[in-house]
Amino acid sequence: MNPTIIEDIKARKVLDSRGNWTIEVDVITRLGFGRCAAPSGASTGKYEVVSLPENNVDKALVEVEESITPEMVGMDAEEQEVIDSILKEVDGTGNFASIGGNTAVALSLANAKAAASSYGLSLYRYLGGNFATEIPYPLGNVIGGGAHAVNATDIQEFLTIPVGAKDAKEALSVNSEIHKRAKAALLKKSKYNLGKGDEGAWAPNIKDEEALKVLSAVSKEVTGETGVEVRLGMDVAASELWDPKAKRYVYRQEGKKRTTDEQVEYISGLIEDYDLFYVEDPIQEEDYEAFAALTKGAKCLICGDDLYVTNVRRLQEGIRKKATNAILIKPNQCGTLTDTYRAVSLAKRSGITPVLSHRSGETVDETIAHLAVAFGCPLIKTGVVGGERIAKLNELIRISEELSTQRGRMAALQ
Ligand code: 2PG
Ligand code: MG
Repeated sequence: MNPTIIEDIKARKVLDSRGNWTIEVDVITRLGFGRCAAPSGASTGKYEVVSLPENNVDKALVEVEESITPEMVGMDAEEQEVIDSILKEVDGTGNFASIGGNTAVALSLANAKAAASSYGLSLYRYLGGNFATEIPYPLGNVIGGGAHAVNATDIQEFLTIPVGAKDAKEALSVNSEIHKRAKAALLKKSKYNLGKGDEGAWAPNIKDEEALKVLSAVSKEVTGETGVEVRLGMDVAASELWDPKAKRYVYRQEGKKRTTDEQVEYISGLIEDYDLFYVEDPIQEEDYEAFAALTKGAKCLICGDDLYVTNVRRLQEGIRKKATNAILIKPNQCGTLTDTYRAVSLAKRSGITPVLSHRSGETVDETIAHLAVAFGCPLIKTGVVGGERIAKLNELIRISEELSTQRGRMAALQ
């Protein structure tokens, strides 16, 4: 009896962290069960697959019931590539415009989870085998604005990376301590007017450099007390700042507009001044050349998110043009686990650092924590606070516990 044969599929709509409906899928195999809910972005890349058919979850549910379930039932969940190609065939548009990329990703990941569960394995172990040994460092979104908040910083995310942490618990505790202390420091700047953005980052009405100064001071304070080295990063989400008609990056808080050359110079200056470890989407999504100009001299990770949209062809172009040295990996940008894996593996073969990421609209689904460990991604971006963010962070703690028990058993055998 094959334990991984798919017996049934159930899809439903559930709420995400912004209060929008999203799709959740259960895949039931002979001996297993997998569940996955799709996330959604606010600063989405132009070249991502279509998220849902006209943002209509009800239509997606009908698609699952009428067109997808009959194709998948009776198939082997272990044949992930076959399952993912069925999803593409049923869709038939090339970019999931018909069934929706979120429908596809929920099915694809729930399928993998069901296969893992059929063998009594955690997803990271099922996908990563013995290569899954490391917990990624968390990129914590502490201060932010852009498309994730109203009237806050222009740059979307100011991040901390506890590069000196000895394990997952220490890393998470440093990021959350910085998040707590940033509140008091920001309240002084933004005159008792401080909310949070979609990912739980503080959203003050201040200029970007002020945010960097606060984050730098607070991080140093926490490093002084814990001894854990912390570096800073940011997601500029520059496509949101770019005005294509004026050909300028528009910074509302500063009242400044920057040409592409000025943008490269400005970001290079910030990297230097704040010793940044990580910069995501410093340039708008069409401009591989300006990305390359920045990456050339940069002593930090320059990561493509909207630039690549987890798409192998766009990554190939980036590699050819030496556009970046890192790529953000978001499964719902491409719609299947197979394509997500292909992007990760091309990146690794090419010396490009893969960074697994959440979306700004999330549920308590914890799958990306497993993918980051399974794929050996050294970094994961999944916020600091909020139930939908800590769902992933706490899962990393559980995985690290399993990994250390296994290490202990291996040591005892030697
Ligand atoms: C990003 C993400 C996640 P969104 O730009 O990297 O932080 O935001 O999901 O809104 O695209
Ligand atoms: Mg981004």
